[in-house]
Amino acid sequence: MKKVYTCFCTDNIHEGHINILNEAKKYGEVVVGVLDDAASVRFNHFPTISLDERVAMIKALPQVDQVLIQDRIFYDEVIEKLHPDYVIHGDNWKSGALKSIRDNVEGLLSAYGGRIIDVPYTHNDNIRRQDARIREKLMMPEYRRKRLRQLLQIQPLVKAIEVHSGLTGLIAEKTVVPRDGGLDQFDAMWISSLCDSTAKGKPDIELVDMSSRFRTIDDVMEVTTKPIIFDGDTGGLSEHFGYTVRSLERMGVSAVIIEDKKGLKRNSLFGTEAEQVQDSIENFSAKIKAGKKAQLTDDFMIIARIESLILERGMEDALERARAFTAAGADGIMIHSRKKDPDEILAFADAFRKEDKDTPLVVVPTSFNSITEEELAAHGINIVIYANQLTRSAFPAMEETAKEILTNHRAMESEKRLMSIKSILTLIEEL
Ligand code: SPV
Ligand code: MG
Repeated sequence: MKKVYTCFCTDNIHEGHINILNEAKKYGEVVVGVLDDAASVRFNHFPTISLDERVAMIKALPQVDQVLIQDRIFYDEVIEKLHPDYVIHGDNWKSGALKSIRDNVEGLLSAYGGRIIDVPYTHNDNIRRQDARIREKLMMPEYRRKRLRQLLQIQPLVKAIEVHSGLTGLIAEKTVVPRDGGLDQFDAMWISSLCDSTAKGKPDIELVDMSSRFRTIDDVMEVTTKPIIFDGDTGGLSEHFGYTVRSLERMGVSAVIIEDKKGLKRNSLFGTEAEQVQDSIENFSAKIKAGKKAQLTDDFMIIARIESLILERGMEDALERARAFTAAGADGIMIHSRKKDPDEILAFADAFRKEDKDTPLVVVPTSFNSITEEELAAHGINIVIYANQLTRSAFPAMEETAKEILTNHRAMESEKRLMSIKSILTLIEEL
């Protein structure tokens, strides 16, 4: 009996899957791999049911002879173990990011005479509706809110990128690249105060009011499913912070990060060049407590951001604050630095991890940008935020185009650098 292998990454079985299984059955014994949670997340599919439920769902199908768990997106291990005669898949993997998986499978099978079967991908309204239902579920506050905590359980490092609009949200949501025998993508989104303010043409001094910041969140939420970490600046007055927490929680935001500064907030990357005052440990701890008291769900996280290194107050001060803020109830600690060298961040992480193995640690490597995600994870850091790179890449490109049109008195010269009209028209899918 020949062996046919296919791998599913789905929370629901639709006609497309059944079609693949019926085809597979014609060739022999059908073995189905179910992607585990971590691999599903890397595959841009956050599971809405448990792995056990997904396995049971597939085992119950009459065409299926055997189910196994696949813990990598690429098939190397499973093919080595199973030696299937055929690997069957929808023909949608012949292009885009999935093509790297198909190429890899093709190479593995050709080593021993195995073969790929591409089945025409089933497109119909029913399938589109079912997929949309799963996406809608992931967009719902009760599902989205808890996803950051879930990701922290699944991933060695959660990667967030700055977003400040529906469009940047879509980039964070959809960008996937093949890397290291797998696929890579961002796990979460950061609503940066710097970039949200900049997009509105305002300085980053807590000038953009909360209603406007919430409007940005709403724009992002309407078109994405990934969890949101909100830059809450100083969190405002303790008496107000609880209300902000309630609103963010209700919207389905996963975490707020507030920084231990007071008075007129200036962006941290000014360091000591701008006058910035750090809040006292007592006041800031009281603010964290006020937020935790207001919080209604167990999903939401209040993360305390420590500015001691930015303001050159020293490592001991940073560590003392980390201890105090965690004791006050903070669900995570963000440590910030504007040094090019990551040494002080890593020294903090190492010292903090000696005392505290569990509290999530967050960093924003804007200045110390040479450090890799692998190095950060090795030092016990759990969340990395790329806080402003989308804005900083878009602005020079737009400025250059504006200058070029002014210089040439027409747009033809700029065309070669621009996205095609067809692409912009079809970038945003209609319902
Ligand atoms: C932001 O992105 O607004 C931040 C991070 O707060 S930083 O700009 O580095 O202060
Ligand atoms: Mg900010």
